[in-house]
Amino acid sequence: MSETVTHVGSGKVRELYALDDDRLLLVASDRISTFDVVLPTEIPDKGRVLTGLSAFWFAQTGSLVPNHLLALRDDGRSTECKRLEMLPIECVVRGYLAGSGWKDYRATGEVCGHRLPAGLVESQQLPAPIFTPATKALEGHDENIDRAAGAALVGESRYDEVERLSLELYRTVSKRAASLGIILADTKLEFGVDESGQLVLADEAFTPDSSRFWPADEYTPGGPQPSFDKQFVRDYCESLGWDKTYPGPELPADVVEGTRARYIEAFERLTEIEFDAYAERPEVVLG
Ligand code: Q0Z
Repeated sequence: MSETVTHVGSGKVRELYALDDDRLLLVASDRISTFDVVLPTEIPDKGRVLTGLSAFWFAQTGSLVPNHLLALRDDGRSTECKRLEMLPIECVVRGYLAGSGWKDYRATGEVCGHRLPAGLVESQQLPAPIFTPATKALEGHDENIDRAAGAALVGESRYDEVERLSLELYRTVSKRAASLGIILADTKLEFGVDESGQLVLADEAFTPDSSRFWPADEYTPGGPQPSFDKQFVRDYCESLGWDKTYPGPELPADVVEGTRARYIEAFERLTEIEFDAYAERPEVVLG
């Protein structure tokens, strides 16, 4: 009766297992990373919050593009997924100028070959969202690439298709988030191809680990914005003068509790579902 589950991969805060030839199990842990280092202290329920949010968005966007979600497990942190042939690019959409987008713009006036107006400031909203793909680095940071480099990796027509779908997904989700007082500054999506050659949205989607969420009521362009979820952790780490190399510091109880509350607040605001209801019956996010 019991299945043999094979571990096939580890992310910084997630694990991937093979259930059979066609299905994977994606498990989100309660680990948290900051400044690219996984901390020794966990945030209780973080894995369930991210899994629930991702499943919610898969359900909300299922009419725009098929996705890999097959089932949400009762633990609320694991999803059974359709096994796909993943595309070798990260599909990033930016509506605001932050992170590597801001860095590239400041150096060249462009992001991934998109020439932008002069005089933009850090965190400013762009005239329109842009598709800014990146390579998948096995170690270190993903590298931003332009249309020609992206098309060389996936083909012209596939590139056009993921660009159109990524922008459509960003517009849909950022509109809902904005109506709930949350700015979706940017997001990273991953697509795969199924056995019929169809594009399928995979991995995690529109979680705080794959997106920059900013509280709209604190938005002040002209500098970096506070993170919706990780700001207490960042502030605490900065206060220690930690050099941001492994190992990271243990977090005190108040930072853990404040951060947990922010993850749950993000879940509840974006889904309009109580986290306790999700914990009781994860399928509530599927609508
Ligand atoms: C996702 C990753 C994680 C380590 C592979 N549906 C899919 N089909 C095939 N491959 C993947 C997926 Cl989601 C796939 N990753 C990212 C996730 C741990 C790496 F939890 N790698």
